[in-house]
This record gives sequence, C-alpha cells and structure tokens, in this order.
Amino acid sequence: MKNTFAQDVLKGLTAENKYLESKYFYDNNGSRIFQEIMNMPDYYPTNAEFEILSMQSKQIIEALEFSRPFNIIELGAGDGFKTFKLLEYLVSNNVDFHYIPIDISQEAIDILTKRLKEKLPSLKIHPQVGDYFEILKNNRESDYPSLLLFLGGNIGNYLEDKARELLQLFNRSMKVGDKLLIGIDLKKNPLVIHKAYSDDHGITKRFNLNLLIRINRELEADFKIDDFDFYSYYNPSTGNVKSYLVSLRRQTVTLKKLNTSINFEHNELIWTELSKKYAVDEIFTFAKETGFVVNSNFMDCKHYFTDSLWEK
Ligand code: AVI
Repeated sequence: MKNTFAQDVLKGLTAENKYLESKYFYDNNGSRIFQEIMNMPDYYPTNAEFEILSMQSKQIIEALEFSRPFNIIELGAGDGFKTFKLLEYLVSNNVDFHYIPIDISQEAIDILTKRLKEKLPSLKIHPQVGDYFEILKNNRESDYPSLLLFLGGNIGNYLEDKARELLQLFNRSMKVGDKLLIGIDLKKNPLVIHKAYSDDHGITKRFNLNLLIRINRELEADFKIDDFDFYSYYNPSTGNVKSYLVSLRRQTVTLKKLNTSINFEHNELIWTELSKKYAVDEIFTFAKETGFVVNSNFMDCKHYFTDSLWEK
C-alpha cells in the first residue's frame, strides 16, 4: 500500500509556504493529547456541544420526524462521549433505532463499543472500522431512514472548498428524507476563541509538536522539537483560526525515509491547522450550496456552537 503520510509530508514541507495536514495530528499519542484539549475549560466547543446534546436530545429527535425504525450513522465517532447523551435519551425512551458508529481507529471503536455495551446494554450497535464513504455506500440501499452525525466541529478543519466537497459527498450517499446533524463552531467574541486555541498550559503546543515527533518516528527524521515553537491566531473577519509551528533558528532537518533534507529559515512557519468559525447565515448558504435545507439550529445557551440539523 502506498504511504500517503510520507507523500503528504513531503508535499507539505517542500511547498513554498510549508504546511502539514492536521488530519495527521491523530496518532495514538495525538489522540490522547486531543482528549486533554477537550478537558481544558477554555476549550469551549466540547462543553457547548455536550450541553446541546444533554439538554436538547428530545427536540432533536422530534425534529427528525422519523416515524419508523431508523439508523444513526456517526462519522468519526471517536470515544462517543458527546453522542452518549443522545443515545441514552433514545434508549431510555424505547425508541427503535440502530447505531452505526464509524471510525478509522480500531482502538477508538473497540473502546466505544465496550463502554456502550456496559452502559446501554439494550442498544443495537453495529460498529464499523474504515473509510466513511466506503461504508456510507450501503446507506442508500437501506430500507430505514438515516440520521448522519458529524459532530465536534470537525467541518471547521477543512478549507471551505474541501468542506463543500465533503458535504456534497455526504449528500450523495443520503436518501431523500435522511438528515445530517453537523456540529459547527460559531463566530463569537474573538478573545474566547483565542483562549481556546492558545492555551496557557501548552497543551495545544504539545498537540502540534507531536506531529514532528510522529514524523521523526515514522519517517526517520531528526526534527529537534525544542527548536520549534507554536503560534496560533484568530482572524474575526474571516472566522479562521490558523495554527503554525515556528522554526526558532535556521536549520536543516533530514527525513531519512524520504531521502531528503528540508531547510528552515529562522522564524519560518509550517501551517498545521485551520479551525474555521461560521456565522449562522453562512451555515444556511453552505447547506444550500451542498444540496441541503436547514431544518433547525440547536445551540448552547451562550450561542458558541450549533448542532445544525440539515435534511436532504
Ligand atoms: C478536531 N477539531 C474540531 C479541533 C478544532 O477545534 O479545530 C482540533 C483542535 N485543534 C486545536 N484545538 C483543537
């Protein structure tokens, strides 16, 4: 199998403006650091979405207007911590549904399945490991209506064009009447956003530097981690949080597996992540452009985050 990680790292580090793709943050260690981020009080998206699903599960389910058994297909289920509230509501109200969590990590799916079987023994769960689209292909043949979940604000990590493509792909794998519940982080006081991504504890910095550690390990590179710093800023006009690694000196890094060396200037940047924030009217436009109609926006009490319900 071709090593896309190696290819993507090479492409990013040899580009005129160096970059690394944020999807590569999530090796086992990176996923653990991301859990730490989600536990930080300043990282508001997790608490906001947890509040929405804890307080408004009833309203969300009513808005689906599914009269028969249905499927809940979760894309990138991870540890399923947030979804638990929704599932708990459904199980305790004896609603007839099947839960199909999908994740690329076998480890994440195993942990999730074990926890759910313990906590909600009557839940009908059909975990799947692999690529969303391969698995979603079956959705169009299903006799049951489906609710797709794409939670956590992951859509914000895609460039707008890529996000549109992804949503169009979701749309194509859905039947008329299927719904999508998508977590979207909203524009808000810039200081709140700034604090969430430039934390004082250095956890987000560690999250970013872990990518260099991963490259050292998997591509036999010699990044000196102390020679890089982390910088992130929010632009309220565009809604973009952009994160970077900063080379603290002029240096050359060798990537043995790629047979190549990369030069860094003093203060040269590697762009590592986009976390885009949307305004509510942009969400309506986005849905329309990708073949959906917005049914409702379920927001937390501070209006920091929305779980937006779209229908095909
Ligand atoms: C996974 N994703 C939605 C997170 C975000 O907020 O963009 C990743 C993250 N990066 C830094 N902090 C959290």
